[in-house]
Amino acid sequence: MATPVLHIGNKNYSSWSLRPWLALKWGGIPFEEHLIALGGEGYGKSEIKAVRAVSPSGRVPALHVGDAVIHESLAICEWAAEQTPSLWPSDPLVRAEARAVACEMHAGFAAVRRDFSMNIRRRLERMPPLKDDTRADLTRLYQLWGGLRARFGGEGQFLFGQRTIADAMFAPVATRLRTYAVEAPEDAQAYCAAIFADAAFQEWERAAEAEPMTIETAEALYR
Ligand SMILES: N[C@@H](CCC(=O)N[C@@H](CS)C(=O)NCC(=O)O)C(=O)O
Repeated sequence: MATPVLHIGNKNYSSWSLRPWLALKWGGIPFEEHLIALGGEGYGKSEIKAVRAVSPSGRVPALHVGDAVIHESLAICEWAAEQTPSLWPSDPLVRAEARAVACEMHAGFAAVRRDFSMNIRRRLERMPPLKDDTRADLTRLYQLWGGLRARFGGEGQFLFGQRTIADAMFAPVATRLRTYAVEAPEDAQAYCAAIFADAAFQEWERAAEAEPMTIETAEALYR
């Protein structure tokens, strides 16, 4: 079988692309990547021509495996876990809990996603004023991270001890807390530090920092 190809967006901005990219890397699964610069005509409407050409939803990420096209970040992560089962916890009930929080991230935290769009290389000096729904999202986030690490983290730094898809789903959120100078509790900061220390994350981060293209709507936030 030909090497799978992961079609992704700009590394500085595309949080949905980062998630399955990490899962594939952590799973030791060989893949090629193809980056499509987001922005310009059709952006925000799922109508970028180059994206449409590789993804039926008009959104990245999309993984091409032979003739199959897997779109949706979480579905790609699930495919990765079929190749490398340790991407989920081994205990069935713990695994179910890990899946639940991965789904919660995929479907929820809308206020955090709205107000803190991913911009890996940007740093605000001060946290912007928080809206009530954003504050509620952050409260839930800290409770979720802290609770899982206390119950399942063991000696490790990640949510379930070893790196799992749940961590891949939350990795972009860690960068958002850093970018927007969010005053997070110490244990949440420790979790973010574990993500930032990860070698695969750092590979993506270096590429994000070196990327020349910018997306104006993301840069305009809080300017
Ligand atoms: N639910 C999708 C969301 C994918 C998504 O929104 N991708 C953005 C980039 S991060 C995109 O392709 N945007 C193109 C557009 O808005 O036209 C997933 O989890 O993969």
